[in-house]
Amino acid sequence: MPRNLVVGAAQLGPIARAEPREAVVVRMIALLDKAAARGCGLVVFPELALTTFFPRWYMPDQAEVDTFFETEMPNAATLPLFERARALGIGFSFGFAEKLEIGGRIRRFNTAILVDGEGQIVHRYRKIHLPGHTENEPWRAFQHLEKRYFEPGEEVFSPVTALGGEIGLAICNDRRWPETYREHALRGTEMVLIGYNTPVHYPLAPEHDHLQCFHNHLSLQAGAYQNGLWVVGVAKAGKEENCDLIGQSCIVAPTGEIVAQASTLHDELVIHDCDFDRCTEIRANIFDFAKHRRPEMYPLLSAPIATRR
Ligand code: CDV
Repeated sequence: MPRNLVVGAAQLGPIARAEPREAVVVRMIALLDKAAARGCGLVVFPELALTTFFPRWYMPDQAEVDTFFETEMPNAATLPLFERARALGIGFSFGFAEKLEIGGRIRRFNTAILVDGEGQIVHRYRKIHLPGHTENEPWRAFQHLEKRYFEPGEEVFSPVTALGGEIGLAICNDRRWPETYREHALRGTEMVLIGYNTPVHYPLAPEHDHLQCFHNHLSLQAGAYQNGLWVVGVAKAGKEENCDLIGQSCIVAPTGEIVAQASTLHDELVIHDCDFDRCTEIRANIFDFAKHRRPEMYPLLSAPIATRR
């Protein structure tokens, strides 16, 4: 019996700092409607999809930072999205800044959720690889203060059984790390959903600015192929305030081939009919982990600090 899921990668164009969540949700619902008309069962939105990418600004006042966080999900602003998706019977995923109390302590995470066709949140992932820096660095054209505003997630990469397959989540910088995909694959993930906000300009190595798009696809395609899983990479794209963000949202087959790709830097939907069973083409052959993988020969891969000997 075929195990197919028509997936929509729903790229968002820029979100202005002053743009209210309600306006963004209207844009997301428009993409959702388009996806439903094209037969999608799952729509994937980017990282921090409800607001502008606020870590680009140093804000000394925590109260101001907190205006970008959600304290419940769904909430008043996002409920229309949940309701429309449920009415359409479509699953969806998006990222948001999450603030919650755990054990009497306020915690803040860069989070993504997966919602099934009945409107239930069935998976939640908190970003593990937080890039950037902690202190204000005024020499930069813009900041990248994820390490200041978020704590790293504490739960490992893992899939959930939903929408006909084993679906996992990762967020932006995670896609550059081979460990992300391998951990997912070892746990049985068949499709990883990865929203991102990636500036064209990388202040620490501006000589790589022209490689940002290349590195994006290089990472997504290698991760898919080397682990035999589907990858859905979804950008927040275009000129967002003072920052140019790459686009290139795409769906990558387990063979590493890009099977759908956005061609604009605006709100755009690209879709593909994904067969979960295609993971076997790779996992039963060239990357048959049980047969060919040699974990005893890679002891440093999960050691906290790599040493040369
Ligand atoms: N949002 C991100 O995680 N962005 C990072 C950059 C800027 C290093 C990324 O890996 O794309």
